Amino acid sequence: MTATAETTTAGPPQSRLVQVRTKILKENDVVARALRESFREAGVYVVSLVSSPGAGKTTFLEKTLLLLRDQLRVAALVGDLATDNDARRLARAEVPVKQITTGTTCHLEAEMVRTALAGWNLRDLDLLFIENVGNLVCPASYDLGENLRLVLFSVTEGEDKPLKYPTIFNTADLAVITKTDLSEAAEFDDAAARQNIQTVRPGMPIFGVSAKGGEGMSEWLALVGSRVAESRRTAP
Ligand SMILES: Nc1nc2c(ncn2[C@@H]2O[C@H](COP(=O)(O)OP(=O)(O)OP(=O)(O)O)[C@@H](O)[C@H]2O)c(=O)[nH]1
Ligand SMILES: [Mg+2]
Repeated sequence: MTATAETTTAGPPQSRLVQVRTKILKENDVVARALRESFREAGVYVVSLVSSPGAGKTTFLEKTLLLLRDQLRVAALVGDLATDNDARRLARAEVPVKQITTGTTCHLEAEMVRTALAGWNLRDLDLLFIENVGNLVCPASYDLGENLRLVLFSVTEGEDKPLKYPTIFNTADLAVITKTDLSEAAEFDDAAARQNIQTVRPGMPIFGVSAKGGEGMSEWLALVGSRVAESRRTAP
C-alpha cells in the first residue's frame, strides 16, 4: 500500500461547551478592558510574552529586567500551572515579581492578572511584563489588557511553528526568535522561519535574540524603550 497524507479539518461543534467558552471569553474581555484602562491611567506600559513551554521566556525576561532596571521602574508577573520557580528566577533581578499558579488552566486570564496586581501601586511602575503559561494554543484567545504581545519561538522548535499555530502568531504584535546561539547546531533556517511568520501575520516585526549570548538584546531594548517613551507622550 502506498502511504498518502490525508487531512480532515474539524469544524467547531455547536455544543454547550462552545457557548460556555464564548461566555468565559466575553467575561475576560470585560476585565481586560478595565485592566487596560487602569494601566493607561497609571501610565504603565504592559508587555506580555507567549510561547511554547521552554522557548526561553523567563531567560529572556530575566535578562531584560536586569538591563532595564536602572533606567525604568520594571516589574513582572509570571504564570505557570505549578511551582514558583520562574518567579524566583526573575526575582534575581531585584525588581517586584509575582507568580500566578493556574492549577489546571493552560493560560492566564485577565482576572488572574487583576488579582495578582492587588496591593501593587501601578503608578510606581513604568513597564510591567506578564509571562504567560508556556502553551502555543490556549493563551491566544485571552486578552490581558497588555499594550504589546510578544510571541517567542526558539530555533530548536522548527521553522514551521508559525504555520502550525497561526492563531498565537496572529494575536501577537512582535515575534522573537530565541536561542540564536544554537541556530547552527539546530540547522535552523532563519529565512524560512521569517517567511512563515510573514505568511501568517504579514508585516509583523521580528527580532532574533540570544538571551544567553546577548545577540539582538540591544535592538529589543531600544524598541521597548521607545514604546514606553511613546506611550508617555500620549498619556492622559
Ligand atoms: N542556549 C540557549 N539556551 C537558552 C536561551 N534561552 C533560554 N535557554 C534555555 O532554555 C531552557 C528553557 O528556558 P526558560 O527561560 O525556562 O523557558 P520558558 O519559556 O520560560 O519556559 P516555561 O516557562 O516553562 O514555558 C533553559 O534550559 C534555558 O537555559 C538562549 O538564549 N540560549
Ligand atoms: Mg518560564
